[in-house]
Amino acid sequence: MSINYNDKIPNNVNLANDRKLQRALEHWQPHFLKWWDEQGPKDYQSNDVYLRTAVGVDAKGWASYGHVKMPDYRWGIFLADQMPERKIGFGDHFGEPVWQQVPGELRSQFRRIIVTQGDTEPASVEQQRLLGLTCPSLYDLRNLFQVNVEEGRHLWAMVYLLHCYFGRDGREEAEELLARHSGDTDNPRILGTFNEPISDWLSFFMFTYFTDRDGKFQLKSLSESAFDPLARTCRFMLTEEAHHMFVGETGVGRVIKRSLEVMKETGTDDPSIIRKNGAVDLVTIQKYLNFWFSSSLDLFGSEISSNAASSFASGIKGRPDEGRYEDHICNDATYDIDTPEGTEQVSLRNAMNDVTREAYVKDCEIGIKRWNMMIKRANFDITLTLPSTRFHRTIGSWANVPTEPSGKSISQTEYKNGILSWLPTEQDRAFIRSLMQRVVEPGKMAGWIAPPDRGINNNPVDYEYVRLK
Ligand code: BYC
Ligand code: FE
Ligand code: FE
Repeated sequence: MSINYNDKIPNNVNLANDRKLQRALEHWQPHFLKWWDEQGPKDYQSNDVYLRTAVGVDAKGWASYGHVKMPDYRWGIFLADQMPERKIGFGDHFGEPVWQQVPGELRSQFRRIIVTQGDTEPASVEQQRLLGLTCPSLYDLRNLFQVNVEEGRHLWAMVYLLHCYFGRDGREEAEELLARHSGDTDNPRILGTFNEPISDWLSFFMFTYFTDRDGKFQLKSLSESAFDPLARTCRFMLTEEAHHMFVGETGVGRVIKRSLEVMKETGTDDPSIIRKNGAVDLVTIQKYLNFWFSSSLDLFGSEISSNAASSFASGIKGRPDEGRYEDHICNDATYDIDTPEGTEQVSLRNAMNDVTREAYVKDCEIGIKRWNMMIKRANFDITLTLPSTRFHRTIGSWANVPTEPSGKSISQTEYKNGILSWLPTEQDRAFIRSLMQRVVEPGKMAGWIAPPDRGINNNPVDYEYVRLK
């Protein structure tokens, strides 16, 4: 049987002429589809969904829109265009030509980082599996599925690298990526946040705002890699990531907008009254924000990390936007780390995880400012804030150190009492779940969320984004 690869698997890696890669993918692809069926979006698999598909890497070619059944989605393999004469931008090999193959001595380190990146992609699809059953609108349902198929494609992107550059080990790792499952006690996903349940849409919007943004910063770091195929793969993935964070920022924004409407109508910000009127009070929004932000901070690893130093030194992983810095070697530079024992001065290379985390936190603040502007314009004296990076951590020097959201150290007992007002309680979660009712009439929205300002790809908000027939 001959397969038209360019048709079935859109790509710019010359798949049609690469027999070895074809064989590896032919073996893996049915396993992927089985995984998608069992662990991907529940129901809706036979419905037409208005999705964009990447069919090329140039500005206008890459996004093609149309109705497609998810299992027929054309998961493709794309690398951003090669930059001629690209040189290594950081670390011990600064200024040398980039690598088209993985150097033998870095093989296991590269594999580990590609596997870790690859693991998060299907993990997020698993976490979001049931959300379609309680979608607040067809518009949101479509956005959920868009995010899901693209995370599926990101998995393909990492599997391509494993198949193409890591031989048998790579093929085994590619299978493992479908065998671990989010929240599985025996075989969980690698990183903490990707084992947290996402059982309501407020969590989904927080996740796409905060956790997909970790993706943005990790992908930026990997886009600097000396291993050129990895750098180019990640550079293209970043173009898709923008939409995921858009879904998060506008999603949370619309929940706040609806809350503000109810606050105006009722003339109060009393959480119990806002809830009685079917909207989410801002106190609860702050709690969800605290949870997903602090969990996502853990994804950057320890602030003092020999792994990070060696990744930087050897050219595996740079800083996000490495070009912005003056010193790309960082051999003598030091960096101050905030620890429970006071400020600790460490070598900058050992602090690279914290450098990346700091850039991430700055980026997180932008959306918070926008949300606060909405609240201010509605004449309410409430502000949402990012908690301190010390708060509610399970990785790094602040792991399990009891602090207030402000970062002030407190006793275990104070912490235990405090988290009831800082993090979502079981009652809060139950309330949010009670709001999650499926709304699928084109243009209609659930009562707890405002409609979006505009539809997708110039279509109206009441467009039939998912055909339920
Ligand atoms: N949970 O020196 P350390 C995305 C492990 S999101 C559990 O502190 P290192 C997406 C660490 O692996 C982007 N374990 O950290 C978003 C190591 O284990 P081993 C994902 C953790 O190694 C939404 C040990 O602790 N991409 O794309 O410098 C939807 C000590 O490590 C955690 C990447 O992460 C944790 N939170 O850096 C869909 C990029 N944190 O090796 C997709 C690839 C650390 O001793 N990954 N550990 O067994 C990396 O670059 C690095 O592995 C990390 C950690 C940044 C994660
Ligand atoms: Fe992704
Ligand atoms: Fe994403």
